[in-house]
Amino acid sequence: MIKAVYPGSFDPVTFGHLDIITRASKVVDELIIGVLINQKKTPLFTMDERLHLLQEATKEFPNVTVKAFEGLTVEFAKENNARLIIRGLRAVTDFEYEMQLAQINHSVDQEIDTMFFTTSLEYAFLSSTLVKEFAYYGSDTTRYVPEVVAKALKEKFPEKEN
Ligand code: COD
Repeated sequence: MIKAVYPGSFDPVTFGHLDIITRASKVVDELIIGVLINQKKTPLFTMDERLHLLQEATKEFPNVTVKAFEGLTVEFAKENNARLIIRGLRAVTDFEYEMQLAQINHSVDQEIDTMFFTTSLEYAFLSSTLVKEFAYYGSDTTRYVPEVVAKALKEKFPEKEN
């Protein structure tokens, strides 16, 4: 039985994340999405909101679950008896940071490996940060995020009256 964790901020989940979730869920038996509780960052969406949006966006996948975690990703993987960490690679700019993360995680626990999925071309430019910026300026985000997320973004950034 292959168990994997897919850690991230997911603030909020985008079609880029969902592409990775879809593909990873086909190669592992169980995929646990880990949403990091990061005291150093102030996210747009609260932890409960991020968990809810991810649960809604992944409800069609029977082998995917969503959990919050605090601390190191390797510890989260170990607690869940997962030997694989899933990450997505968008561009070369992601590569250096991702390689360092994978290496440090492997050095902490040699039983744990990172598996990378390269982004599908149509999502190569997509990030939660850009989506939030679009939403802030009142643009439609339904091309980039599931309907439930687009609606939540609209509630965060109600259109300003002229
Ligand atoms: N296409 C493909 N992949 C994508 C796309 C896209 N359009 N958008 C995002 N992704 C991938 C990212 O590359 C990443 O792999 C994953 O989806 C999640 O992305 P984000 O942006 O939501 O989350 P990150 O990258 O900010 O998450 C970072 C972690 C929380 C995983 C990291 O900080 C971490 O592991 N923190 C815990 C502490 C730790 O263990 N540190 C390392 C040892 S010191």
